[in-house]
Formats: sequence, structure tokens, C-alpha cells
Amino acid sequence: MLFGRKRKNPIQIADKGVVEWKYATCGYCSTGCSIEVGLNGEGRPVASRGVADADVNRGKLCLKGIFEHELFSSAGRGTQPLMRERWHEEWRPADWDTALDKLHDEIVRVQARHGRDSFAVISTGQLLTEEFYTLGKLTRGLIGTNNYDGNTTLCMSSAVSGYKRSFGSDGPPGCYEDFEHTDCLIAWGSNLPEQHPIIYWRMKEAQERRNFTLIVVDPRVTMLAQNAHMHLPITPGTDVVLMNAMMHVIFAEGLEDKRYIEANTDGVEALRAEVAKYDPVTASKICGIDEDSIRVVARAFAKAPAAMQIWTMGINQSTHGSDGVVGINNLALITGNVGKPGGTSLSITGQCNAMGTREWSSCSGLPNHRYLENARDREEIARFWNMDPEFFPKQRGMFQTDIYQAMEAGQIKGLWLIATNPLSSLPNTARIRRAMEQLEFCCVQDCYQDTESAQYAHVYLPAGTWAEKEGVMTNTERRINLVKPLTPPPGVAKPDLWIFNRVAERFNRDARVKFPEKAADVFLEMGELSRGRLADISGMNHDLIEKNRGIQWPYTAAQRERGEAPPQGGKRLYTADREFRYSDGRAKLIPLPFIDNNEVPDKEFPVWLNTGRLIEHWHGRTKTGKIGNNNKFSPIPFIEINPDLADELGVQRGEYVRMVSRRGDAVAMAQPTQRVPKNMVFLPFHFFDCANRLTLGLLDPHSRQPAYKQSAIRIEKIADQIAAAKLSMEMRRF
Ligand SMILES: Nc1nc2c(c(=O)[nH]1)N[C@H]1C(S)=C(S)[C@@H](COP(=O)(O)OP(=O)(O)OC[C@H]3O[C@@H](n4cnc5c(=O)[nH]c(N)nc54)[C@H](O)[C@@H]3O)O[C@H]1N2
Ligand SMILES: Nc1nc2c(c(=O)[nH]1)N[C@H]1C(S)=C(S)[C@@H](COP(=O)(O)OP(=O)(O)OC[C@H]3O[C@@H](n4cnc5c(=O)[nH]c(N)nc54)[C@H](O)[C@@H]3O)O[C@H]1N2
Ligand code: SF4
Ligand SMILES: [Mo]
Repeated sequence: MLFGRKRKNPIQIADKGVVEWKYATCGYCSTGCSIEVGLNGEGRPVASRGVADADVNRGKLCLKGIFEHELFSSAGRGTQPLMRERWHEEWRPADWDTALDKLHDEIVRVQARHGRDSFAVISTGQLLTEEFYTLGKLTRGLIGTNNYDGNTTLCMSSAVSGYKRSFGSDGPPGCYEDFEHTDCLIAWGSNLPEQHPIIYWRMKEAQERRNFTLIVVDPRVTMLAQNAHMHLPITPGTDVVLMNAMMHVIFAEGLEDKRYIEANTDGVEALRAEVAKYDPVTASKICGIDEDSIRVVARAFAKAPAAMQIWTMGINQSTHGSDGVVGINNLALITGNVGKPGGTSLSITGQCNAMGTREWSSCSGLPNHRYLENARDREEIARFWNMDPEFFPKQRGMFQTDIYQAMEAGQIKGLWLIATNPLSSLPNTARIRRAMEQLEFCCVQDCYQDTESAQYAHVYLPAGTWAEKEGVMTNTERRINLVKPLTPPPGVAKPDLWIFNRVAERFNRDARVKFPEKAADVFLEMGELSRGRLADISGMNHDLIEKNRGIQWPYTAAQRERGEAPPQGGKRLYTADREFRYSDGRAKLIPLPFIDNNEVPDKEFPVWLNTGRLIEHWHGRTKTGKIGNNNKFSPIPFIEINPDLADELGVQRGEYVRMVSRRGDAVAMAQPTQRVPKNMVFLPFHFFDCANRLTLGLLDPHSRQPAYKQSAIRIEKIADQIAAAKLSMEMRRF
């Protein structure tokens, strides 16, 4: 008789009839996995698989990548430009010329009537880099508004600001391979297994081989925390206090790297004086981590031959976001852990091309980390673009979050939104609605026409997405990888690059400024502008990038001419002494006094509201809400709530509850779990008219990033569960 496996049918993988596999890079998160999409005999995308010889993912994909080919035919895609006179009227179909003329004419009209900066352009971290560069050239070089920014202010601007303050430039210094060399890893506010599953897999493999110390700082018991040697459930918004206390211990016990500090940094005395105030006993009262744990972690970190830190939104999305990043860099610098294998301070990026926008979009300045504030940079770019340097403003304009406040105040009257959905993603939805209602004109350019922000649009431009287009993206470890069109956009929708070029023509009748039509040519132009700079990509081109499954910057023309293979490009930055980007080559150690300025729970609103993500969904769910194999795992809004709190409120598993903050209220289903402490709930922000009706989103003073992770709410039991269930189904949207 046969038992066990032999009696079972072998697993059958459905034959999708793939006749050809085509190369792309995943368009969801910043891990940057190489994908192959399978086309059937009719040329239709029917399957996705990981690319085995790609260094990033080595054949693996996560739940989102595996079903990414289903995006192309998903519901709600925009197939045709739409127009209307007033935003609450019915849409009328329009042809491209009419819609683009309208966008051009409204930009000109609003600027003539209210001033150059009264028209804002808001972009994203989800376009291709050539598109970012082209939009930057159009906005800075031709339209000339200074209120041009991206959703990266919601996401990476604290990391950018912190890197600039510490090292003199943006640019994460490490790479995934560092996991294979490190002896100690601290993860600050990062839920790696859910949000960057393949980076997590790289980390976990390395950890299983060498069992390096893993320390997780997160108020929730995330999956990463469950895998850690030590989990520090920090009081929300107080990471800087813990960092200061760790530095206190390191200096007090003489564990700092004196040679490195002397050779590479300024400011150690002021830092020492500030952290002297944060003895572990005092600090423990503020940050909620006991004094012994603070000492143990500080010693483990400082004594490790190579120690690295990663972080994500638990740090960036805070009123101390930029300071938190500087604190991480301080810790790295005083222990000599920058630019060496396994010793780094690596910001885990969010969106697939949030790095590309930082490098090339001109949102916060000019291309390739150049500054509007720097006359030489302005002149160099003006010469290259064939325009008058005086046309550029001499300092950057508003951040995205400030633009909305200016809209609310009536200072900004026109808006072009590209690949971002602020109505769903910005804090305090009621205020965003008020701001959008003030606009004289709004254009939404999105691959889906059913986004919430399109409610307020006068013109809708249907864009292609992901592998309907050609261009590159930069991932967390500075790796530039390629996306190629493997299917055309639906209907008459067009790639974003095409749209920008057509808008540019309307502002550039004499063709004075050149706008290459093909992404590969735009890339070569960018390569020219990058020569000799930190992010030098002059050795790369699209073909070489595809052949190598991505190349890390810098990779210079000189390196290529010397015959150095691309993978030797740029694994790490700041590998030798005094290579930091301040003029003296030294990094800055910056003291970080802590001021408690968050909304904290009180009698009326006694519960912390922590918001974030789930593995199966992407942001506002324009994509994953329509893919069955993603949506089925969490089709409706829910909260993680501690069973003791649920008991106290008399709430059962699966019952709907009402959450109330000073801004508004929202309904979600209660899922009791020990992942959250009794005084906190975790609410995924993927559902519309839910999390961000409640959030306050105070802004970081340096980066202007909202504190999405720290608000105070109260929770109410709902008597009429049927009505609540109906409301909750409405929030499903799709
Ligand atoms: N599946 C999926 N993956 C994604 C995304 C997605 O939407 N879906 N989005 C991508 C993007 S754009 C981004 S930015 C990243 C975000 O990636 P992550 O930052 O890893 O994800 P979040 O869930 O926003 O928050 C991470 C953790 O911060 C913790 N946290 C909250 N407050 C604090 C605090 O005060 N201190 C500390 N130390 N931790 C705190 C939360 O409990 C949470 O576990 O994910 C990317 N990857
Ligand atoms: N409460 C709370 N709120 C948050 C966060 C949080 O943790 N908590 N996180 C914040 C963070 S880190 C981020 S990054 C933001 C994200 O905020 P958003 O940028 O608003 O998020 P998405 O839903 O990804 O919006 C991207 C839009 O671009 C469209 N799109 C996708 N690809 C293309 C393309 O190729 N071309 C064009 N034209 N359109 C395209 C999509 O359909 C979608 O409408 O949310 C922020 N909001
Ligand atoms: S880990 Fe990120 S890049 Fe890789 S398949 Fe998943 S979503 Fe795509
Ligand atoms: Mo993000």
C-alpha cells in the first residue's frame, strides 16, 4: 500500500500557453525585482516570473510581482482623455489635442492671472526616470512654476533631508549585499517582510547563514520583530531619544571609533554634550525602552565589527523624521559604520522609483542632486537646456504638503497631478477636499480614471503604466534597472513620456529646448549631465542595463572604457576617508535635542493610531484592489486591536467599530491581536475615506513630511452592525 506523498497527485502548474518571456522590472516597491512577463500566442500577458540571474531577487517575486501582468487589463483603466467645465459635472470624451491644448491654456491663464507660482505640478515616485527628467525640464525650463514637488514628500523626504544634513548629499551608501557581511542589524520602523519581501528574503538568508544580531525597533510586534533577537517596542515618535541614549552609552563606555571620528567628521564635541543629557534612566521614561535594553543594544551595535541600520516609514513619517535619520547617521558615524561591507546606514526606499525622482525629477532643485540655490548649478543646467539661467528661481519652492495648505488659503489656483492620489494618501481628508474645491483648474494624469482625486479634475489624461512604457527605475541600493513595453496602453492612452513631450511642444513652439522622443535617448542625455557627479551614470545605456539585470550607480564612462564590468559600479558610497559631499569631505555630527510635539493620547482620545501597510495591497489600491489574488486577503478595512482593549470595549472579533479623532471618524472591522499594545491600534491606510480621515499629519520642520504614524483617537462600539457593514463595503470601492 502507498502512503503519504506518493499517493497524492503531483502539483500541476497551469499551462498558460506562454510562447515568449519578456524582461521588465517590478513596478511596485523599491526592492527592484527583475521580472519576466509571459505572452501567449496572441501577444497577451498571461504570467509573471522572477528572473533567476538577477542579483536582486535571484528568481523570486512576492505576491504583488507574481500577479503584476493582470494590471494591464484590470478594471477602471483610462482609455481616453476626458474633459468637463466644472468638476461636479459629467465627463465628456475628448481627443488628445483638445485636452492637451486645454491643459496648456489653463496653465498660461492661471499663471497670467495669479502669478507664475500659482500653478502647481505634483508628481510621484512611480514614473520612469526618463519621464521624471522630462517633466522636470518642462516644469523648470518652460512652465517656470516653483511649486513643483512629488508624493515623495509623504515618503522619502525625511531620508533625503537627513542624508543631506549628515553627509552633504542624498544617496543611500549601502546595498543588499551588506546583509551578508554585517554582524549586527538594527531595523528602525521598517516592516521588511511585508513591505519589501524580497529584501527581507535576502536579509533572512544571510542571517540564517551567520546568525548576526537582529534588533527591531517598532511599537508593533511585526513579523520582523518576531524574528528578532531583541524587539524594542518604542513609544511612538520617540526614536530620537533612544538614539541619543545609545550614543550616551557608547561615549560613556568609550566604544566609539575615535580614528574614524577624527578623520571623517565634524561636531563630535557638541554631539557628546547633547547626548550626555540622555542617560538611559531618563531616556527610558520618554521612549518606553528600559535602561538595560538601551545599554545592551548600544554595546551590541558599537562592538560589532560591522554594524548596519535600515529604516523606513516608522522613522521618516514623524515630526522627528529628518532628525531620526540624522540620529541613525550619527550612530553610524561615531562607530565607523559607513561605506564598509556590512557597515552602513541604508534607507529602505518606498515606491519603485522614489530614488529616480530624487536623482532626476528636479522637484527639489535641478537634475542629479543639483541645487537651485547654487548659481553654478543653475548656469550649467540652463546652458545644457538652452535657456536663460535667470528663468530659474533662486531657491526651491513649496513642498507638496505646503502646496495643499497654499491651495486651501487660495494662493495656488491650478494643479496638475501626475501618478499620485492625494485625496486618498494625504492626512486629514476633509482639509484636502477643501483645498481641491478652491482650484480654478485641475488636471489628473493617471493610468486609472477612477481615482478619488479625479473627482476634482477638469481634464483627465489616460496614461500607460509600468511595462506599457520604456525607461529605467532606481531601487533602494541605487540599482538602475529597465522596463520595456510589452503591451500597448489600453484605448488611446499614452505613455507619460509621450504626454510630457506633447505638453512641452505647446510651451516650446520655436523648439529652442530639445525634448528627445525616445526614452533611450533621454537616458543618454541624462548620462551626459551626470558626468563627474556622485550619481554618475555615464557608463550606462539601456542595453547594458538589461544585460546586467540592473547596474548600481555610479558607473562612469571611464569605468566602462577601462573595461570594468558594471557590477563593480557602485556597491557602496563613502568607502575611503573624507569622501563625504561637504566641501571639506567631512560628515557632520549633529546634536538632536528632543521636543515632544506630537499629538499624544489623552483622556478624550486615549488610543494611539498607527497607520501603515499590508503585503497584499499597494497604497490607494487603484492597482491591487482590482486584482483578485491580492484583494481577497483584505477586501475591507480592519484594525489590529489588542484583545484586552477589545474586551474592555465589549468588542468581538469581526465586529465593526467607529474610530474618532479630532479631524473625523471612520469605521473598520476589529481584528484582535497581540501584535499591538493595549493603547494602540494599527490601521492599514489602503482604504479610501478611512485612515486619512483620522490622521493629523503634523509636518517635520526640515522635510515637511507628515507624521502619519502618530495620532490620537477613541474607539466606539457600534450598535447597528448591519449599517456599519454596508458603510465598510462602500469603502471597498471596487
Ligand atoms: N505591500 C506593499 N509594499 C509596499 C508599499 C505598499 O503600499 N504595499 N508601499 C511602499 C512604500 S511607498 C513605502 S514608503 C514602504 C513603507 O514600508 P514600511 O515603512 O516598512 O511600512 P509601514 O507599514 O508604513 O510602517 C512600518 C512600521 O513603522 C512602525 N512604526 C510606527 N510608528 C513608529 C515609531 O514611532 N517608531 C518606529 N521605530 N516605528 C514605528 C509601524 O508599526 C510599522 O510596522 O513600503 C513600500 N512597499
Ligand atoms: N495614513 C497614511 N497615509 C499615507 C502613508 C501611511 O503610511 N499612512 N504613506 C504615505 C506614503 S509613504 C506614500 S508613498 C503615499 C502614496 O500616495 P499616492 O502617491 O497617492 O499613492 P498611490 O495610490 O500609489 O498613487 C499613485 C497613483 O498613480 C497611478 N499610477 C500608477 N502608475 C502610473 C503611471 O505609470 N503613470 C501614471 N500617470 N499614473 C500611474 C495609480 O493609479 C495611482 O492613482 O501615501 C502616503 N500616505
Ligand atoms: S518585493 Fe517589491 S519589487 Fe519585488 S516583486 Fe514584490 S513588490 Fe515587486
Ligand atoms: Mo512611500
